[in-house]
Amino acid sequence: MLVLRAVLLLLALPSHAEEPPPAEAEAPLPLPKGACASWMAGIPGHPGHNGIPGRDGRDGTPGEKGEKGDAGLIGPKGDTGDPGVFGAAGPRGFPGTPGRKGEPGEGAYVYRSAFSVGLETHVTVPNVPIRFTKIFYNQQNHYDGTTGKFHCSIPGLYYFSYHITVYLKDVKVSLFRNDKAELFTYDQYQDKNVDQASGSVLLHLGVGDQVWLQVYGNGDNSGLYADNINDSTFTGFLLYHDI
Ligand SMILES: [Ca+2]
Repeated sequence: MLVLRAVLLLLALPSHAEEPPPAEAEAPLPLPKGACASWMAGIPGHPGHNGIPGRDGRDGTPGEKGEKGDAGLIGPKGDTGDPGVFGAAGPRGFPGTPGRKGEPGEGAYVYRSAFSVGLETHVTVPNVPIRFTKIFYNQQNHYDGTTGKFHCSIPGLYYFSYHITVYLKDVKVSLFRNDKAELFTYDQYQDKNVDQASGSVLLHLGVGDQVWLQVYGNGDNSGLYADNINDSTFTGFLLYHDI
């Protein structure tokens, strides 16, 4: 027991070989009561193991701001953006080229009606239909050269006209529709002269209606004339059909 105490005491004391002992340490250690007067100190023990690391110290103050670094690499291409709004309408374009001529329509012939005829000799008989036997056009045969009458086959609006050469006698001529005089033309002949008389009219006709020219009046008014160099003509055609 005494030996253990002595060892612990020596560990607590500084080394005598490196530094002189303090003054108060020069006083002899009191000996334990009852200890042996002739005891000797033992050999100092080995240094103990290092203690565990202490805790981290507090953070230091921030350092000065460093210099600006180099530019980084270019990043990848971004996504496609949304479509923009529609722009304003552009200016009007130039007219296109005309299209090709269309095909002939169907049934047009059905609504054709026209004639144009003339006198071949002067008229001598009054109050009967004048027979125009010089045929300029009568493709549909709606004009009858044997009677001098036009026969309506297509209901609608018709145009009629006549141009009469007047020679040797006065002319009084009427355009008849179904035994009724619709139009009158009178020209007085002057001696050693040639006159012209004319008339025209629009008539709405139904199927079966007949139209012709004839001299009217009680006197001799049959001065309608024609020869190789003078004509008297009668013309009619369908303007609008009712169908
Ligand atoms: Ca006259």
